Amino acid sequence: MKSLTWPLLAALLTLPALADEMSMSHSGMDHSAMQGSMQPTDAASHGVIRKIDGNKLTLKHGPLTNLGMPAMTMTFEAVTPSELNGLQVGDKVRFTARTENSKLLAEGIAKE
Ligand SMILES: [Cu+2]
Repeated sequence: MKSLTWPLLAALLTLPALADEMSMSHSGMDHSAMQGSMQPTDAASHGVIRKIDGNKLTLKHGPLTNLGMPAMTMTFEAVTPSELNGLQVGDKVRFTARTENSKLLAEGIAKE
């Protein structure tokens, strides 16, 4: 009965994604904590804004350990464009980089 195994498989596959989202929203709640303190997540990266164009953000970023990428300058798409409000070229930000459908995304963008 293949039809019985699919829901189970689907549930198993979504579990890690759910855990991811939970840890993300948890770190998002840490905004009241000191921004200078080291975040426990190794997914957080740092960069300097070179350009803002709509929801596109060009960053000179440090190493992206979670993507295995060295420091360089490149353009990300903001997952939440409102996070770009009030930011300008030259600002130092922290963010979380990830890829989705071969697009480079930045989320949790915050000035530091
Ligand atoms: Cu890069």
